[in-house]
Amino acid sequence: MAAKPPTGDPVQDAPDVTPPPRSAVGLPAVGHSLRIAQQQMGVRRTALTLLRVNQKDGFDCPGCAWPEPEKRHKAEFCENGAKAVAEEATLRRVTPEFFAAHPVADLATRSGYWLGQQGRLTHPMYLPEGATSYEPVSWDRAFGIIAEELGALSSPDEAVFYTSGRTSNEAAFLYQLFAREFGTNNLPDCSNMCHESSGSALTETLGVGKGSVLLKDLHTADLIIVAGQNPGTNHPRMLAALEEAKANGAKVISINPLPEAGLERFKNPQTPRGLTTGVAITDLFLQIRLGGDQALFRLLNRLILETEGAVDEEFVREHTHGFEEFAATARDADWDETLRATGLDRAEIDRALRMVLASKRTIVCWAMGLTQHKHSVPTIREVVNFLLLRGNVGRPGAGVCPVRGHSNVQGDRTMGIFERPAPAFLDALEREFGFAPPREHGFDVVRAIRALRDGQAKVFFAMGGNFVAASPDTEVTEDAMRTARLTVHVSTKLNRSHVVTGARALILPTLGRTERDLQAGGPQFVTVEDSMGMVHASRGRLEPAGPQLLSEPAIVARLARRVLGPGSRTPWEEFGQDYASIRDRIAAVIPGFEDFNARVSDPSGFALPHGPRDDRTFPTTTGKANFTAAPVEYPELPEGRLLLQTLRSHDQYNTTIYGLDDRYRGIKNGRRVVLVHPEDARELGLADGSYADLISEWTDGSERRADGFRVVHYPTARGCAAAYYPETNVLVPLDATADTSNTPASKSVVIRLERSAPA
Ligand SMILES: Nc1nc2c(c(=O)[nH]1)N[C@H]1C(S)=C(S)[C@@H](COP(=O)(O)OP(=O)(O)OC[C@H]3O[C@@H](n4cnc5c(=O)[nH]c(N)nc54)[C@H](O)[C@@H]3O)O[C@H]1N2
Ligand SMILES: Nc1nc2c(c(=O)[nH]1)N[C@H]1C(S)=C(S)[C@@H](COP(=O)(O)OP(=O)(O)OC[C@H]3O[C@@H](n4cnc5c(=O)[nH]c(N)nc54)[C@H](O)[C@@H]3O)O[C@H]1N2
Ligand SMILES: [Mo]
Repeated sequence: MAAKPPTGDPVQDAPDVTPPPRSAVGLPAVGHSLRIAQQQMGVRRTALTLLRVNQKDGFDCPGCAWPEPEKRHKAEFCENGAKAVAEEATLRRVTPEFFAAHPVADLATRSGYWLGQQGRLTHPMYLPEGATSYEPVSWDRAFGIIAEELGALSSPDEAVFYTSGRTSNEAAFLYQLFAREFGTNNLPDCSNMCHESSGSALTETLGVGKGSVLLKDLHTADLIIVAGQNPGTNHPRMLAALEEAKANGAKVISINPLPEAGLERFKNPQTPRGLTTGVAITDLFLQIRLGGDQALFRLLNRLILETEGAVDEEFVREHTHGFEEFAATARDADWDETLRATGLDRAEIDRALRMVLASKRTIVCWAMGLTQHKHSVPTIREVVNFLLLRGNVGRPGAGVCPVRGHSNVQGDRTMGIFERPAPAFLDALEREFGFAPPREHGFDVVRAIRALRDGQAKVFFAMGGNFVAASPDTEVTEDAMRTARLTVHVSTKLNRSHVVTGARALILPTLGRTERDLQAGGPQFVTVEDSMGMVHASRGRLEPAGPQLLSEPAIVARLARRVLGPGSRTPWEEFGQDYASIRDRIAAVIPGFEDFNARVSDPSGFALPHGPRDDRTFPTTTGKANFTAAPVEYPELPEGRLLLQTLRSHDQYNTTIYGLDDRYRGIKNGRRVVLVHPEDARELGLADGSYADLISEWTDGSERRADGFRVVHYPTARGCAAAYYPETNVLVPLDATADTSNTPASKSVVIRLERSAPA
């Protein structure tokens, strides 16, 4: 069977709703994912490609950042990994003929789903000023156009260099080097919209903005708390780790406004038991209100403080700072306020406390449910307080576990993709490459949008991603993008960001993870860092989607030479031809990468050093782990309003839509749904199956709307609603961001619902 043609547009959005299932499977290569894969790439290619995912001699799954176990299964990928691979290894192609047949105005009316379905980009394409269609362009001319526009800027800070999180370490290192040699720290990345709050909170409190646990710690923990995360869909292989932990006696508390199927029961097809009943994952489900987590952890901290012998006093004395001030605030935690903020009852919190006190080794895992609120940074700090109290950092089976999104988002940051680089990093770059990097901080995602809007930025360059669809406040963001002189996207697939452009636009097609990368220096591999700080190689084997594609490192190397000219002493040509030469420089600049080329030849990879985890050294300003004290915050809801979270369905990868089903929530064949508690819906006069417009209300009095959502009565926490991103990004105001981290508050949008008809 060969690949099937994509479905037509408009895509019929007609949701069917059934009660959500009570369990999730990781089922690889059967059923749903196999069907999607075979439609994209046919049967033989599906089998051959999927067997290489996450194997020691294979490629890193372009899905999530969950680590690989030491002992790998033959099918070391999950259902959603298979979809991510199929999306990239598809046999469909977007050629110059396609662009000739579809002017930009036509593409602009298409859904993101349709655009992605068209297949892989094959040629560099150029949209000249005033033109109606993209036309093919040579690589040389494309680089020339970029050099021309960058050269015309009155300051390097008028350029913005965005990165999404699939970019390899090698490409990311070159890209930031190029941006800084050009003269700017304007390096926003998807992390700004994702785990920035985790990075901010952890750097301040522990001194390292990354998780402090390895996979083996999860396997040996007594208690794992999963807060604000939906692993059944977004990190399916994590369920196998939770299963193993449970087999070893661990307990699991999940904290979530939604009962997520994957956290209820896991049927692992790789174990005999998984094929029958599966394993119950959650021992205690705390159905919290959106944004109630800081209050919950604060009260738990008070209760720990009040329990004789519960605090690890030796750890607190030896390794921490700020205990007294923290303890004084924590002792003020109020039961009534906590019950109001969380929507929980006293018995549930008491039960949680008993489990916490019974555990000697506790891990807290979290994702977007904790990071995308106004008070996300103090919330994550409170989680750190909670772990520090009982010495749960820097010992086996315990620690912080922010579960990252994109497969190399953590590595990109390690490589220097950051608008606020540390002085020590810039010093090292300066020493190694002999130029003076800019010291002033650059724009993050939200500031980059403002800068474009206000005419302070004129060239927008994206290494992957789908900036206009992923960013908040869609209309504002799209208008901002249209003011640019030039927008450039290095991409594998067509998306919305290619059709909302500056005066001139370029699409530069690139290799994906699954593809062979042959350069003058021979076959190349790249490296990635997973969510637990393990670095390993990734080698693609498939024939590239077209002979014109260039790798990301090759694109940056050629662009850099063209823009920086012969005056740049950086050996760009060598870097583009032999990635080992890039790794040698990474080894010279970034601590933890000593002997990089030698060590990465170990098929299991190697762990980056992590002071708090390895020997309880905390590279903070105080030299200790910092307790912090802050007022408790939680969202206040006006009468008749709901708090909306914008989240992922089972059939999407961020802005990439694989299909229209959200199997684990019982929703089929549609994405314009809003999940509302039946009681709340009744109070608002909205029957299940009726339609409503979502109107967000912002503190400055402004409103934003998204029309025509099918109301689904759903067992979410009271007062809370849920709908899919990116459709609901129109509702999230640009200025509604988390304090300190500036991450868009996509999980707490105050809305009212108005009865309507299907969109
Ligand atoms: N298949 C697939 N895999 C993916 C992705 C994908 O789109 N598709 N995206 C990748 C990326 S970039 C990321 S960042 C991760 C995202 O992984 P997740 O963070 O799991 O993704 P979301 O769908 O945003 O789900 C947020 C979860 O937090 C809960 N939640 C929301 N608000 C709150 C709150 O206030 N408190 C608590 N306790 N819970 C809350 C929601 O109910 C939901 O279960 O997944 C990565 N993996
Ligand atoms: N409302 C709301 N908004 C959100 C979120 C939310 O929960 N709610 N989540 C936020 C989060 S956590 C994130 S991480 C961002 C995601 O923001 P982005 O990372 O910008 O978006 P993606 O949808 O992951 O990007 C998909 C595109 O990446 C390109 N691509 C795929 N693979 C490759 C590759 O190997 N190389 C290159 N060069 N390009 C490639 C393809 O062209 C594809 O169309 O969205 C954020 N936005
Ligand atoms: Mo993310």
